[in-house]
Amino acid sequence: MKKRAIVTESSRPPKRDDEKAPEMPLRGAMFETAVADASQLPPQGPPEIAFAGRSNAGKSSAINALARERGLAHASRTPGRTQQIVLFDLRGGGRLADLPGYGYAAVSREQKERWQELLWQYVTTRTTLIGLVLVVDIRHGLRAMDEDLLEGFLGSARPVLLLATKADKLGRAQQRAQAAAIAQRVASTFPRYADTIAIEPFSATSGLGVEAADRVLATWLPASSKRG
Ligand SMILES: Nc1nc2c(ncn2[C@@H]2O[C@H](COP(=O)(O)OP(=O)(O)OP(=O)(O)O)[C@@H](O)[C@H]2O)c(=O)[nH]1
Ligand SMILES: [Mg+2]
Repeated sequence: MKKRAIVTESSRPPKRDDEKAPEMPLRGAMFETAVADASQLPPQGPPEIAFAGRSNAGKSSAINALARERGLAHASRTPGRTQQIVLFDLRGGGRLADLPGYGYAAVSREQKERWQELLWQYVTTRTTLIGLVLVVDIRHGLRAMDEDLLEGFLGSARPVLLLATKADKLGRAQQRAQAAAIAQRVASTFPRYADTIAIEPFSATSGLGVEAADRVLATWLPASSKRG
């Protein structure tokens, strides 16, 4: 009789905690610094991934969902909560930036211009920025300022992950319809960059799209910056 290999718990190699790291690139992120002015940014070094989007879109919540850590980035019901660039160290050696939101009407014009200048400077001049995560409310899709930002960022062939978040606010059919509408809009506005922009329906609340986003972000980070 043929002997069958029996795999028991003890004969499997032990699972190391960090073996999972490449699939969850934001897990274990640690606060590094927060800056209100581009001149305060730390010197460019490790590859950076930035989360941008309108005020209250859900950037900080998306970061927390991907980091699997509730209070890492400060999320708030009050729009304009993240007024600085907040940088986090990624366990794999990269860096993560939570960018100030734009488009919130109730702050002073002067303040708005200050944040937007900071955001624009960062996105257009930071050469170590390897990819942009653009967070939009799935119910609203891309607004003019989101398109302006994409316009400024694209052109360098760096990838974009568009998270259509708060999907939990819609039913399944509406989620699909909105995601398709967003994809169509992106394709018609940025026809040359269809391959550069990945679109994922997302929800920090339900966890929808979290693993898909992990997979995209893991491909951005160079192998050298992954733990393994
Ligand atoms: N239902 C639902 N609410 C969400 C989701 N993501 C964020 N929110 C809520 O939306 C509000 C804004 O979320 P934040 O993550 O603070 O948004 P932000 O883009 O970081 O905002 P600013 O820092 O002000 O630019 C909070 O009340 C969150 O709880 C989501 O996926 N589903
Ligand atoms: Mg925020």
